[in-house]
Amino acid sequence: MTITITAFERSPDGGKGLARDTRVRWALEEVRQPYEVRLVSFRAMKEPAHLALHPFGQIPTYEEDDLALFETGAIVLQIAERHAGLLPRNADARARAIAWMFAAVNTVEPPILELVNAVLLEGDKPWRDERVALIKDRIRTRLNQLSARLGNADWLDGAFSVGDLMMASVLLRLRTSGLLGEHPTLAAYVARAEARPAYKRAFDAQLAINTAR
Ligand code: GTB
Repeated sequence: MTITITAFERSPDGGKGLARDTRVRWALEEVRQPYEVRLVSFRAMKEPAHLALHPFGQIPTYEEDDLALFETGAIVLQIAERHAGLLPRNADARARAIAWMFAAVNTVEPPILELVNAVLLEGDKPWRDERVALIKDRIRTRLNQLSARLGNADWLDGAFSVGDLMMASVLLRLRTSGLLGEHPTLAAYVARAEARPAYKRAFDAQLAINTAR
């Protein structure tokens, strides 16, 4: 069984680990599964061969034997279900870990993506400052709620799980905004996640690609 994922030939972030292949690499590293990476250019992503794997012409994709997947939520869940280490054995705890994963991509990530778009793509609009302030307040609401739930715990629900992997991946994107710094417990949560050897291996692997050549 060979696992192959796709990643940017050259990530626009220059290797800061913000492209979404990093969370897939991280999950594979947590469960100690070897994988290969096929690098794709922006042009190749929109060509038929890649569109057959990813209908929206994006990265990452995941191939394992006859299975081809897109969407990092689905990919990371597949990895967690197939290999021990990212989901609790207890059925209820397992369901809660999956709920946190959905919370990360469905409740916490959307306003963060709005902020990225407002700053990067809408920076020249006359309403930019007002919109950024509004979105930042939406993010603050989520961070307050998340931080209240996390409290003094290391992870969201017992041991580190796929829910934490996805939540930390989403929160990482906030670092340059300064918003994470307003919540020391969440900043510490993300730092704990980044300190995991599996995260470091994943980060280093994508950095190597983006700093080579
Ligand atoms: N919902 C999908 C998932 O979770 O898999 C979203 C996938 C996605 O957005 N892929 C992006 C992509 O392929 C790369 S990760 N974009 C190319 C395109 O749409 O044509 C998003 C991303 C891109 C760049 C940075 N960066 O440079 O900082 C960070 C994150």
